[in-house]
Amino acid sequence: MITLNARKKVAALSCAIAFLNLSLFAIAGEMKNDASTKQNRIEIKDFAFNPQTITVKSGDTVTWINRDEEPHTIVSVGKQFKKSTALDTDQEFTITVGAPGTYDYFCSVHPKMTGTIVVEK
Ligand SMILES: [Cu+2]
Repeated sequence: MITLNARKKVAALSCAIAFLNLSLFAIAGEMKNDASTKQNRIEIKDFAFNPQTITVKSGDTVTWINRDEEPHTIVSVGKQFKKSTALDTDQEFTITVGAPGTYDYFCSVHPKMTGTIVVEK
């Protein structure tokens, strides 16, 4: 009897673990899908642009969002797009990229913060 109960418990536990695994896979799958739908989003976190280099298509939009408690700006080195105002926490800045090429940018408050947008045809 004890053995049977123990087996049942193990079986129930196995089911629970299997279910959890499936749920995790489902969540991971959704996250993967979100990443593959091109949003061209750059997060500013811990004084860095993430991703630091992003490849987009000409005519796409690129949106930065500031996740730091510090203000940051986005300034194009080659003046390929208008510069942002100082972004407060959770504030966004969006541009539409034009001609194909490499758009280097930086934060004018913290010039060591740099990023690159590679614009393809
Ligand atoms: Cu900054």
